[in-house]
Amino acid sequence: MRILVTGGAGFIGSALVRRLIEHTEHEVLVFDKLTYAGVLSSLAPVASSNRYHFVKSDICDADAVSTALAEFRPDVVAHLAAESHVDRSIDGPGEFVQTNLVGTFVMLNQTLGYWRGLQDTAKASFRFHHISTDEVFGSLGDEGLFTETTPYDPRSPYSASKAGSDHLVRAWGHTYGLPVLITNCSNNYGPYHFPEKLIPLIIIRALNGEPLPVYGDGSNVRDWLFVDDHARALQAVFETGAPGETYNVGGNAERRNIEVVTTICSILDRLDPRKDGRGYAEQITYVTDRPGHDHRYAIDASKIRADLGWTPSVTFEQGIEQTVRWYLENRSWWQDILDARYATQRLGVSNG
Ligand code: NAD
Ligand code: TDX
Repeated sequence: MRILVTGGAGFIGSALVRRLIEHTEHEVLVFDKLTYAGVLSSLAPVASSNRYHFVKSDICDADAVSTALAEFRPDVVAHLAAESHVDRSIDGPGEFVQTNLVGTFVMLNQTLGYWRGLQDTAKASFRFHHISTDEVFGSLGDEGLFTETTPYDPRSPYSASKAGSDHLVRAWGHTYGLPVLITNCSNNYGPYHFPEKLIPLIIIRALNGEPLPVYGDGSNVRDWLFVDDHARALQAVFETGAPGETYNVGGNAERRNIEVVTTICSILDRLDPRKDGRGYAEQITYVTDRPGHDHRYAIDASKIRADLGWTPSVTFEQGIEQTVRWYLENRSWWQDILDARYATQRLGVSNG
């Protein structure tokens, strides 16, 4: 198949592209604007493949999208391009509305025109796969799980923009017949994760001898999904999922933030101990909470397991150990980002 991946230079997109090039025969076109979050070195392992292609463009640019569709002639559009960081959405929501809502609208509209021009067989097998988040469902109390039928209740500018994009995708499926798929996944982690997100931020700040900022009291819960397991789920969904369906993807690995941080500290104590003999956990600092901080996310992934046979392949303990080792062994990947293109100040507390 020919797969057009928007946001393919991002954290999850690049994991998907590496998987498709290394483990399948699919042909891939990455369509990415290379914002601050787009990292071409994350695609270096597959860049020399003749099945890998790249175009630097904006999903809000209808002509660029239309040209890419007409020239590459995809069987699948996997739409991952988005502004993805909740704290940034609190400081600057406009970019989130533009990319996540307007950009998804442009992708849908251009894809619809392309799809209508396909011959019958290609038209029937074509898929527009929209990659979304469990944050659209809002925040859970201490009990319960998000299912595919949980009502939408987004509460941050980021999650509201993703919820709106999900609604647009369903509307294009329902109204125009575009064969759409939606996945809503929980928090991803793993290699090549941009250093503003909790897990890489903690690993890198620990190694740099800096304070480890835990928002609020650290009791917020996330359900952690190893990124390569997610990439495998995405492939299963666009290859075998039923058009019009939504699938939740979760890691079955709920952890309080403070547990995540102390787990990272103890792995680093073992693999790369501090020179002064003290533990990394001494660097933990409780800081002002994120405004509107959602308490708990947790996914019921029984539908994708029952319908498509997907389950996570690693436990959180295996995945986090693998992740910490990757950051220790790939310092130049994250050091280049810290040096060149990324401000490290605390985000999300400037009140917009
Ligand atoms: P990311 O921020 O790491 O990467 C986003 C990519 O999109 C970057 O390469 C960026 O250059 C590109 N991009 C941004 N705006 C663009 C535009 N206008 N045109 C073209 N490209 C553009 O994001 P991620 O963590 O890899 O997330 C990918 C998708 O998965 C997003 O849609 C996100 O909402 C969703 N998601 C992420 C998580 C997570 O834990 N990371 C969880 C659930 C859902
Ligand atoms: O420095 C920090 N300290 C801290 O305590 C940061 C950056 C975060 N946190 C907390 C906030 C969250 O409870 O850790 C948790 C995880 O934070 P993020 O890594 O920013 O992720 P989150 O806000 O949960 O959103 C992520 O998962 C869902 C992705 O960024 C989204 O794109 C995805 O949709």
